[in-house]
Amino acid sequence: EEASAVPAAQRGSWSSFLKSIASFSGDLSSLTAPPFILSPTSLTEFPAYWCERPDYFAAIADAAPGQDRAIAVLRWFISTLKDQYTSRNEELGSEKKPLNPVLGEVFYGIWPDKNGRGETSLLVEQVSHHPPITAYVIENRTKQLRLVGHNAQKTSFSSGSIIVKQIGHAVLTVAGEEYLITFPRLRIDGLWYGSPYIELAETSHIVGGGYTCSIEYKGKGYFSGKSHTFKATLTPLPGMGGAGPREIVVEGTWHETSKFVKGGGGTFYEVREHKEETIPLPWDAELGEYETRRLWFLVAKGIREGDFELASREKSRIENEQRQRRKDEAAEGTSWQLKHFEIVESDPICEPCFQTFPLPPSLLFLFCCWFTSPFVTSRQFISTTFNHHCRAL
Ligand code: CLR
Repeated sequence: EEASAVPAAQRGSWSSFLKSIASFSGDLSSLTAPPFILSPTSLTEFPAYWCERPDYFAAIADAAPGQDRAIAVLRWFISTLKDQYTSRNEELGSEKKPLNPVLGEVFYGIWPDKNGRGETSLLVEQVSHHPPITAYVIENRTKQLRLVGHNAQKTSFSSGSIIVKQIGHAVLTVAGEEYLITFPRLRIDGLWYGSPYIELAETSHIVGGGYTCSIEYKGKGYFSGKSHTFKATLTPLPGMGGAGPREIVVEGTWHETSKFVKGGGGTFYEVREHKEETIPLPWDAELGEYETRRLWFLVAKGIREGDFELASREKSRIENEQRQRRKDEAAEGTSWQLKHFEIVESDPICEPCFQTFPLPPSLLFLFCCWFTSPFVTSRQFISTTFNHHCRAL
């Protein structure tokens, strides 16, 4: 029998946490979890994962428009998956429960220029608290690259695992060309033993530049029997095939290695050859009041140092302050003003893109869901003041 990672004193609260997830679906962030599973990182920091391979990001702009660029977009996307979905296991020993950002919480970062790749900058804002929605802009001006996205999660419980449906999407703009990116579904396993980890499931898409790409994810016991497997199929949209081969297929594991199996040859991506560049931002009392690493400074310190009394006292203080702010706003008839984003009900970037591309049935279905969902899916958050604030850093 596998040993449990749950400290003896927290077994009771871990099993009641599991019971409450099982009888519940929606916003997991509101459930109280035992200390051993708490992470000192706020969800506003997660969009940084898109930036940790700045060379691959820049390579998108350097690739020729058409097939080469579609491949570069896919390669960059795949290169971020290991950091997005396995780094907490590597750094903290297991997947953990992140801090739930407050409305208006912001996080900024910069990945410096090196060898002419240009500077990559990141801006994140928590644009909703209930349900939690995080919006971000990533920009490399030298290369004229911009990624604008927002994300939320819908969670449910199924045969011992947490199933996380990612809501939202990102739009990558490169020299005027647009790519629409959707996100995979997550399965969180290992809950029983207190050592949760993520497996990706189902299919995500990248559509743009005359190509459509579907990425299918499988774990242990599916087509290769290996964990973290994917198969990406890149197809030119009708009338936009150009001179390249009709279809490209890439297969492998997203945390290790992958290769072309159709329409090309050799290695597609080798994770070991590249090191992720994590953000060099310190926890600092001189940051703005709503900047993640100032706002959560003491909570994170408490979690990291095992001082859970400090962590929970500070967390309650932040939450009470938020409740008071919402009450005051209600009383004054005002509402919180977002700093960098505004919510637009229909998406001027995506809509024309959906209408002009003849889409395969699976994608049509996906887009229909976006437009009919009562949740946040058909909304796009457009950055209003990104340039200004990033310059100020
Ligand atoms: C956020 C968007 C990133 C990718 C990503 C990775 C890990 C996900 C996270 C997203 C959302 C929140 C998440 C987390 C893993 C665990 C955590 C689903 C999708 C939940 C809320 C915590 C579950 C608690 C157990 C670990 C006990 O691009």
